[in-house]
Amino acid sequence: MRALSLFVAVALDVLLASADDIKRAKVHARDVCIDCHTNVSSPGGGGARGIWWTDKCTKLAAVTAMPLQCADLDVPLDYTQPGLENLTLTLVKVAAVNRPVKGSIIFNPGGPGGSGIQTVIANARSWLTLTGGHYNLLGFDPRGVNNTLPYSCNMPGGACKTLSPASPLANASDVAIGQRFAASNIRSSRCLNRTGDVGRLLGTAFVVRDMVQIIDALNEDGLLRYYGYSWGTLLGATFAAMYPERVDKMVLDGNVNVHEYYSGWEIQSPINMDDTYDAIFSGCVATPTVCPLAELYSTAKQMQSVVDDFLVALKYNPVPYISSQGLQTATYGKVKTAIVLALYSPSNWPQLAQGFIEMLSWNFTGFFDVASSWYAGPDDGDDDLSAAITCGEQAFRADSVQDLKPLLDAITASSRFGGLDFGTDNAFACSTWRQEAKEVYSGDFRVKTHFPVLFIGNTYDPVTPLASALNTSAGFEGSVVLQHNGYGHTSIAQPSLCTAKVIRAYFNDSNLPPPGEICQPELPLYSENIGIGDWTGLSNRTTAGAAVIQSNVDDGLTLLTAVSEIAAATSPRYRKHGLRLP
Ligand SMILES: *[C@@H]1O[C@H](CO)[C@@H](O)[C@H](O)[C@H]1NC(C)=O
Ligand SMILES: *[C@@H]1O[C@H](CO)[C@@H](O)[C@H](O)[C@H]1NC(C)=O
Ligand SMILES: *[C@@H]1O[C@H](CO)[C@@H](O)[C@H](O)[C@H]1NC(C)=O
Ligand SMILES: *[C@@H]1O[C@H](CO)[C@@H](O)[C@H](O)[C@H]1NC(C)=O
Ligand SMILES: *[C@@H]1O[C@H](CO)[C@@H](O)[C@H](O)[C@H]1NC(C)=O
Ligand SMILES: *[C@@H]1O[C@H](CO)[C@@H](O)[C@H](O)[C@H]1NC(C)=O
Ligand SMILES: *[C@@H]1O[C@H](CO)[C@@H](O)[C@H](O)[C@H]1NC(C)=O
Ligand SMILES: *[C@@H]1O[C@H](CO)[C@@H](O)[C@H](O)[C@H]1NC(C)=O
Ligand SMILES: CC(=O)N[C@H]1CO[C@H](CO)[C@@H](O)[C@@H]1O
Repeated sequence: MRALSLFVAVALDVLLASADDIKRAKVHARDVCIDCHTNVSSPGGGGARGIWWTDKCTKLAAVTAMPLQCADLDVPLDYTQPGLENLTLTLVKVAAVNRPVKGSIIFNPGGPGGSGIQTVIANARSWLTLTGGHYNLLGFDPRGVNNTLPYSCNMPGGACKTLSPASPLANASDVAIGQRFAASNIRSSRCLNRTGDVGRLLGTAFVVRDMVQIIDALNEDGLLRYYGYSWGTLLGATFAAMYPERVDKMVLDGNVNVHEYYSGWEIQSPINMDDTYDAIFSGCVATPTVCPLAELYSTAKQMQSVVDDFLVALKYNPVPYISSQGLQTATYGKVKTAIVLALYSPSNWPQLAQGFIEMLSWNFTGFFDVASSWYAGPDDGDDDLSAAITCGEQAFRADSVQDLKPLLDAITASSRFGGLDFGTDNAFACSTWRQEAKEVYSGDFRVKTHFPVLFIGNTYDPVTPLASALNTSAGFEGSVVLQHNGYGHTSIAQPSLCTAKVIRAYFNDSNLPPPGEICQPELPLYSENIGIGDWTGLSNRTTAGAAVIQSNVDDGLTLLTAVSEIAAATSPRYRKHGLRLP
């Protein structure tokens, strides 16, 4: 077996790109912001560079309630050869609405692969509310994302997709692990062929250096203010480790274990996935009025084992069903993926429970109908990009399935429900990756930042557990972990007025919560209208917020509405560690 895998690896390496292929594939940033250098309305300040903002951001096709400005900023394409060639970063800005202006906050939604530009456009009003309105909001697309050095391993028209064998969930069958390893190996080779050196320029350390260029050009105080979700916590923590003296305010919400990430031995991520999955059933049984599935089963355990057994049965008996796209097959992989994506946001659970009723009567038209509000079906979209960013800087490699097996086993032990099937994506993608980032941060994440970092961790987050927030925080002197006592991915999944107020007090008033602070979400699982973004009339039913809301109704409702609007604008089509926009 081992010899066979090695043969595959060697044979593929023979097909490496010629210099010409690489040159062709090397893509330069498109000049999105065409008018940027023509309107010198606010040339950043008195420093060497400055940023020339314009309000003519037509090519961004932005639909936003707030006035948007944009600008182009040239940064070195390759920081190991800074004089050679530039990369153009497009920045967007929504100006602070209150005076005095206290600086700019850069946002990152995670992924990796999420667009900072789209995030700011989609959530401008809400973030102005949540951060106090005294900060400008700033977004840019990290390398590889959208307009910044676009990265794709597919041939135009998707011609090469047929080269990839089907890549089932790892426990879909007893041959799936080998198939996934082979598929990842081929993908890695194709990515090298198609993108060549570009794949080595996407790493987080370079993005950190891009952020330094941005804050220098802003001509504020040279300090970073930042809000990162999910993978965005890895970006923020890496910045803080590389430039601790440059950190002003930094919120890291839904944390990746940074040590595990860079080692490639990522086993902590799904440790709370089983608890989250269990809560689908216990929450249902506790709330039969909203969850009719509770009428069919008397205990949560019974309900869960019926669903678990059904998934196993589906492995061996895939079911045809009719959808709006025609005849489809309901497979173990598709159904389980829809369930796991629902874990990211408890607001989907009442519908998911309805979907279970359809599923248990073998009506997959019904199941996928219900699930369509958070699961759009399999898509191979920008998985290549996510792999390119992550794998280029993860150390772990394996020459064969046998070499990979110990890592797979360790991840499997972290979550019964989703460890092997969902926690292993990076393990498969990265074990044979061929494009190493030109710079990888290799320090120890033990620093004292200029201003302490605020970490936020949910008690039950299926992919970025509280333990990971505590882990990074332990190395950042003076930092505080706020425990958001809710379910789902990042603190927006179950809005809490308490959490919102902590975030605003941190940015607006430089206040950190006391260590050990725990914030409760406003509404319990399976609340009617959970996450609808209209809190009027709900105020008296909320848990922690009731008293506060009654003392200042408008302020409480405005904050909660802002959080739910961010959640609503964030597509449930999440990838590994990211919040996705529609
Ligand atoms: C330049 O930008 C300012 C503010 O964004 C705007 O008021 C002004 O009309 C713009 N000027 C031109 C020539 O576009
Ligand atoms: C990329 O940018 C374009 C316009 O600039 C926008 O329409 C599109 O939604 C963006 N895509 C992503 C994935 O952010
Ligand atoms: C890169 O951009 C900087 C800043 O705008 C500029 O000074 C430099 O000449 C550019 N370098 C190249 C190679 O274009
Ligand atoms: C994998 O699937 C088998 C058979 O369906 C099941 O018995 C086993 O518990 C599963 N293992 C994991 C880790 O999911
Ligand atoms: C299956 O679900 C669909 C969509 O909810 C519904 O229209 C259909 O009547 C159901 N089929 C059966 C046989 O119950
Ligand atoms: C953080 O996680 C890493 C990787 O698992 C581990 O080696 C380290 O001991 C942890 N640190 C703390 C303070 O828990
Ligand atoms: C934010 O800070 C300013 C002072 O810089 C203060 O006047 C304002 O009341 C604060 N806003 C909130 C919502 O606390
Ligand atoms: C909340 O309760 C108070 C009294 O307890 C009542 O006056 C108020 O109208 C209620 N508000 C809503 C929105 O139901
Ligand atoms: C060396 C090699 O096989 N290169 C391939 C890379 O991909 C291009 C694009 O299709 C092929 O034409 C090359 O043969």
